[in-house]
Amino acid sequence: MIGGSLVLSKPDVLAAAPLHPFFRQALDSLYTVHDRTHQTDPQAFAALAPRIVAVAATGEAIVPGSLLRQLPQAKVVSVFGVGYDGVDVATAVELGLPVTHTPGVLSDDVADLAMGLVLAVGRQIALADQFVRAGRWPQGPLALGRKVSGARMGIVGMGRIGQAIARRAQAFGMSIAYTTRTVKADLPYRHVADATALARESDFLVVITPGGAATRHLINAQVLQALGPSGFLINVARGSVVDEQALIEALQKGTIAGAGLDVFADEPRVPEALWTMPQVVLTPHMASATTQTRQAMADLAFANIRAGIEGQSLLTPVPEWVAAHPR
Ligand code: NAP
Ligand code: 8YV
Repeated sequence: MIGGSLVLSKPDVLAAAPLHPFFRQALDSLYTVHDRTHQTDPQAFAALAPRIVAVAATGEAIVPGSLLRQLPQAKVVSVFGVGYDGVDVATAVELGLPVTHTPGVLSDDVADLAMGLVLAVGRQIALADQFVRAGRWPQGPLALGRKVSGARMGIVGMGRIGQAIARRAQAFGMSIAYTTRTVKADLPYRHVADATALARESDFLVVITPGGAATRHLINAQVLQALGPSGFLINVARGSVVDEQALIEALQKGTIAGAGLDVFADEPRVPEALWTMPQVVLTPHMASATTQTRQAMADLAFANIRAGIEGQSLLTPVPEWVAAHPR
């Protein structure tokens, strides 16, 4: 009691990573958010952990099982992002702790950026911008680019986002093939056995699988060799899916023509070798970074966390949780 009135404390939520303001503001309205206390003040966290009712994370967040095991009252881990490779989902499922993510609401944006990177590397848009700004135009034209319309696109991963990319590529008159572990028989695109075979027949190889151990270095030196000196690699998935050292070597030696990269192995650090390569376009993991989509992600991530805390049905639990809890 303070001054005769009862002060009710808000439930405690742990932010496992820096949160987008849209998500953070929604959380602040109902909960007390502890921003990475497990990392910044382990002593305070030891006292706080038994009270934490939920974990708010992002697609880039690392949420190890050792952290989850310290949270006996946690009712949900809500990821602001569709990828959740940093969350130890196996331990969460073992603990009976649901994990949710934000599928679908960001697919259009990620596909838009993938196409943007295809156009940027093929048509040298970033390089051309620098060319004009540096006053080099009067000295002669920029070297010719690579035609995008009608080119061959290979898509590694054909889920929600892969399909959104394919639809856009179709509008550019591109031929589309893809590789996944299981054939998507309902789709009008040709399935290819593996990434190496797909690379061999692609002008633009677009990577859009989940990250994590199962896809680590799926794109390796052999795949890049198969892509060849006129092929471009686009990665909007996770940095871990591409062997970054092999990619740098392939770019340095001209084994491939160029690359458009939104994700990196050790974000936000990007290997300096890539900074000066004219055939490379680099973006800072921003494929879902529009006001509209970040609001939709925040709304869904918040709705999931609230549902988890209040014991309601979760909106979008991750597939591992659904598989472990069939209705
Ligand atoms: P999704 O619907 O689950 O699709 C994933 C696809 O990857 C499926 O077609 C799956 O098919 C395939 N796949 C999984 N493992 C594979 C493997 N080893 N080899 C080949 N294909 C494999 O997911 P989504 O919504 O499209 O999102 C995909 C990923 O995009 C996310 O997990 C995240 O990592 C990334 N992402 C990045 C950004 C960004 O900002 N750059 C934004 C959003 C998402 P099979 O299971 O049949 O193999
Ligand atoms: C976000 C992402 O950048 O959804 C994903 O998997 O990687 C991106 O949409 C991220 O989750 C926001 O931090």
